[in-house]
Amino acid sequence: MITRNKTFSNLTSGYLFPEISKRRAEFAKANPHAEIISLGIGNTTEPLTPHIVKALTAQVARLGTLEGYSGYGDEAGLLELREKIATVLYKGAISSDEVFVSDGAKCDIGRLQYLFGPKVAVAVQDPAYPVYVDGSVMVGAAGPLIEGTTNYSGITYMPCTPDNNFFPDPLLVPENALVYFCSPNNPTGAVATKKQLTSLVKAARSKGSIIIFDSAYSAFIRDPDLPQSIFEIDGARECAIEVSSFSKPIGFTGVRLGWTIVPKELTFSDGTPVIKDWNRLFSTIFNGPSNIAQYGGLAALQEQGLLETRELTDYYLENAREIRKVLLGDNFIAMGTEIFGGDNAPYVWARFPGKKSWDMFDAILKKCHVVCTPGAGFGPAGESCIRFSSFGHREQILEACERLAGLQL
Ligand code: PGU
Repeated sequence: MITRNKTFSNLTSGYLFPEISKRRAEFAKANPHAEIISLGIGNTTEPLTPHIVKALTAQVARLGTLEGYSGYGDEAGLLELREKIATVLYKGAISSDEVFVSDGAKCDIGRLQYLFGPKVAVAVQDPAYPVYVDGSVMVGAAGPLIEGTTNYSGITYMPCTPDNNFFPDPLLVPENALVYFCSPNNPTGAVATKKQLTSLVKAARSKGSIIIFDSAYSAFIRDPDLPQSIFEIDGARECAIEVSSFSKPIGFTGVRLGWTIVPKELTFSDGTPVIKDWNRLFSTIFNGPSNIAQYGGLAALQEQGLLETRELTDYYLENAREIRKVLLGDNFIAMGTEIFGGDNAPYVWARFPGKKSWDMFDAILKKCHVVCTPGAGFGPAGESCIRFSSFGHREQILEACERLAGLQL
């Protein structure tokens, strides 16, 4: 028989979101009349917008014609879309041949982990999107757990808490490591400033490390002074890769479309350009993104598409404002709750001093029939915190807020 890949036995438990779904299902089974509302997983709920639907359906129709049919495409995506990403989203800071269009940021993070392999050191913001850590453990770059802790060996955890304005001490950036950095941040909703990112880039360059910058939520930034991409920072081309996504800006969580930027200047220690191996990997184990989805992405970057993106992200930001408002209520103040995020990000991060986040999760589910995400699921520094997602229909969000307003522990 084939032996189990032992990296998988290094994982402590199931992936966070299925674990939450399991708890929700158990609660629903025991309480069949409860009308549960999810402020848990960051999954978009609002319909695709008209300009994008038009582009998607037109492409489907083209595929039904002899002249318009296409099969496998360029693995790195349609040239037109790569050019549009380079010019519209990066204003020429990167070139189209550095853009690799994919089936989503999560999938690209997995492929990057495969690219760098099991020997690379890893650093993450703590708390962080669980894929950075779990994927590193799967590929063998991290794990097993350090005894008596919830930390994996091989990973440098860089705490990001209210005490440091959710920005890690650049001195913690290890040498020759992959440094995962997400801004706007999942789960805290914090957005790094230009000054902060400049210090991160400086640290990465001096340590020979590479930043994997996840900008999946950049479309939610409303403050014009906040950077939307790591490539707005001088020196980033020599030390950073950016992964991003159409999932949250235009509701493509199910359609699937994302991209990764690998600048030509970025090299391995032997001088090989990272883009060379990435290109090799991409064309070997990926057959390109859906040719239907790509026309939706193209439409999203046209003038009308950009307007619709703005409206859609505004809708979720308004939801976030409602959630913030309720968490500032008297009952939460009495619990000593502190609130962060939700202004340039779709997540609101609440700290409940002295409480365990899974206990808070259970209490909110039991008393309000609202699902949220326990902060501890994002890393040790997420303990005592809860992430509230603003992805939801407005009436459901308002109903959830009304229930939370009555929460007494
Ligand atoms: N990057 C970050 C930081 C994310 O939070 C998510 C989704 C993704 C990437 C995924 O992008 P795709 O382009 O759609 O692949 N995070 C959600 C969904 C959970 C999940 O497992 O992806 C969340 O609730 O955290």
